[in-house]
Amino acid sequence: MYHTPIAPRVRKRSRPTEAGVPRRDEVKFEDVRLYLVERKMGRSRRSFLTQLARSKGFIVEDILSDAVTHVVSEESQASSLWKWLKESAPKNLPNMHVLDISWFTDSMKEGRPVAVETRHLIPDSLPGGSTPTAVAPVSQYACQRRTTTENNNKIITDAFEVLAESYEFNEIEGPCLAFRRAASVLKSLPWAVCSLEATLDLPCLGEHTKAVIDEILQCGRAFEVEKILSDERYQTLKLFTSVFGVGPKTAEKWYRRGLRSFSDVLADHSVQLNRMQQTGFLHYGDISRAVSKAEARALRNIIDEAVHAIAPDAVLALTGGFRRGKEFGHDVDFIVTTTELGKEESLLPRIIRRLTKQGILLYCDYQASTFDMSKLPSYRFEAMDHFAKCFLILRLEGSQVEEGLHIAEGDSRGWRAVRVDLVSPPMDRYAFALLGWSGSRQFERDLRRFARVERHMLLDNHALYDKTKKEFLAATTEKDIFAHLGLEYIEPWQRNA
Ligand code: DCT
Ligand code: MG
Repeated sequence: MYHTPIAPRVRKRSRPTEAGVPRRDEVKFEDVRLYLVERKMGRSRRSFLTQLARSKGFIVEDILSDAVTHVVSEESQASSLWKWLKESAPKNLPNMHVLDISWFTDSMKEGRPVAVETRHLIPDSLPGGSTPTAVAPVSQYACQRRTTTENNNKIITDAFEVLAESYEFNEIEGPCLAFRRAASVLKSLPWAVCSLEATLDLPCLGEHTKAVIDEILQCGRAFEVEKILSDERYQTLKLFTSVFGVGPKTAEKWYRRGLRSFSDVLADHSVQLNRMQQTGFLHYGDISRAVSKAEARALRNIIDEAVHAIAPDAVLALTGGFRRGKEFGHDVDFIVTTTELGKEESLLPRIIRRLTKQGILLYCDYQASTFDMSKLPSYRFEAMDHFAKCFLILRLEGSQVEEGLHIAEGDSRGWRAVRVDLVSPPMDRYAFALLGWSGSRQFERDLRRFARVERHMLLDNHALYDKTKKEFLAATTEKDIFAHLGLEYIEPWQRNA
């Protein structure tokens, strides 16, 4: 169990606790009534924490009565705590949150009762003990799970991703999505799956996914996945789509033409490469190589300097995989805007001019804004948002990267090309754009699906629309959006679904 002492233990015996409702301290949270369990906590610490909570406007009850809503304990043995709670037998026990001290600590830090999350709960481990406060089952929605970059089931999720990609290449949408969802569920688990029985209560795992898991558990690999990996069509489409500007459709076209390698493509005079694909081939080595966190930091400095030289009131935020705490990414994503509404329109063209003058702009695809609030919410379910954006390739010098460039051994150029995306929403759309661009893709998909299916709302990178109330819901932070959706806030580093 997770314990966070919030203050040094008070050694002195303090005055006995006073009546439940604080006398001098103003009550701010009428609906929340705490009870601090003295067992293990000790009397003096309990008294100290009681006074702390009351000073922050919380009601702390002295007796475990039916009025209590939140029971807080420092007991590390859940079974012994639950035995005592049941013996104390308040009638309302099934409706009380039984929480460890982390909930209390978080609430004191925030100065308000924070939403109860699964990690705060002390589950009833006694036989037959399944109160509403027991550990919540894994949700079918990625936006109700916490998924860090630590993946305990990588062998299985890698296999699922190969299968999903193969279905994608064959344009078979259902199983593709099913394998992506299943992979996402397994990524969220704080434990490694080591038997099929362990997956019984997990959502999004169908017969096919379970058969693959079973085979991997028994043989260390799945025949179906091995077959795909050695399939010529899969290998070729994978190779072609690794080029910047080449999607599955183009890759398929080249494959059908009998092309199998880059030299085949480049030697074929009937193949017309667009500017993006030409650049993709030109910088293939660099762009297909992962970008490191240190390189992302160096790029942030470059963009930050450019943006602030142009607009002192500019706002710059790192988004995408690096915001989620990933060590490596395929590109670096930023949101840039200005606090003054409308001023953001000239921002990207000016940044582009500045980067050009600095001689570091190797490629630029600028797309002006087509955003029009009056057209919302009709833009739904489109892949891309309507904000101004640019897809860039920048030249990054080794001297600008603190830990040095992430380049191949023997590469002595002293620089590398890196993909950078900048998106520029108006400031009143900032929270939606930040949430939408932070990813992961699966997290975004499930946020939208959750909004639609569970809340009858439409969410995209521009806005949140409540179909029942027929109104847009305003948000200045991501937390506002989660709150509108009735979701616990998930930190960016927990969105690696
Ligand atoms: N995004 C999305 N749907 C897409 C493409 C992107 O929701 N079809 C969002 C989620 C992630 C964000 O935009 C940035 O996209 P990428 O850079 O492709 O993803 P990433 O998570 O940053 O991954 P990487 O580390 O590989 O760049
Ligand atoms: Mg990215």
